[in-house]
Amino acid sequence: MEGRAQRRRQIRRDVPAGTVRLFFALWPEAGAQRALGALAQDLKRECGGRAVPRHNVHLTLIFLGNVERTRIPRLEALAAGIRGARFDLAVNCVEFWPHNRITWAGTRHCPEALRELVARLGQGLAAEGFRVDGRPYVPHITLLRNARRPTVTAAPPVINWPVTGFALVESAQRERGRVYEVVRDWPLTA
Ligand code: 2AM
Repeated sequence: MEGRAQRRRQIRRDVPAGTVRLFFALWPEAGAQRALGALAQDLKRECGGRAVPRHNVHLTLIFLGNVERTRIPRLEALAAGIRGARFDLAVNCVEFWPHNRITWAGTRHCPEALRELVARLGQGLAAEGFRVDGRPYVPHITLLRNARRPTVTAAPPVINWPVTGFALVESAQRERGRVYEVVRDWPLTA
């Protein structure tokens, strides 16, 4: 019993008191989620490592890191003011990063609407005093962690992900593992 209570305390201390780990992301609708979850399982068979479970698959727009909970309303107000167009994301390549052993799916052509969305969010966040990553944006959907080898599969994936909105997401360590929970989402316009 003591061990379990201790573990629960450790889980709560995953982030400093009063803060939450947050990021803005695209969250897939059911069809893309299913296809990406299945691709993760296929890749795991070929490359080993841990497949991201279907319910956790996403595309990060901007990672915020640990943010004081009291700042969430500012983030929500900022996101509500972002105007962006809907677009289709063609997921058509799989890559492997040796430095962190992540296997990810992406797109050969980043849609202009996606670049604009990330740029607008970044500008808004910087103006509000949030620290944002200044490196060029590389859209990547992590599918395997700790992959043992790169994929050599000849056929690239063909997955269409219709993007109609974006979300603020919390990354939390729970007893059942890391979970991503959508705090709130906003539509993109047609
Ligand atoms: P990853 O999948 O490549 O690890 C939740 O952790 C999301 O935020 C994941 O998509 C993760 O990317 C991303 N993320 C975590 N730490 C990050 C960092 N320091 N910079 C950019 N993205 C990060």
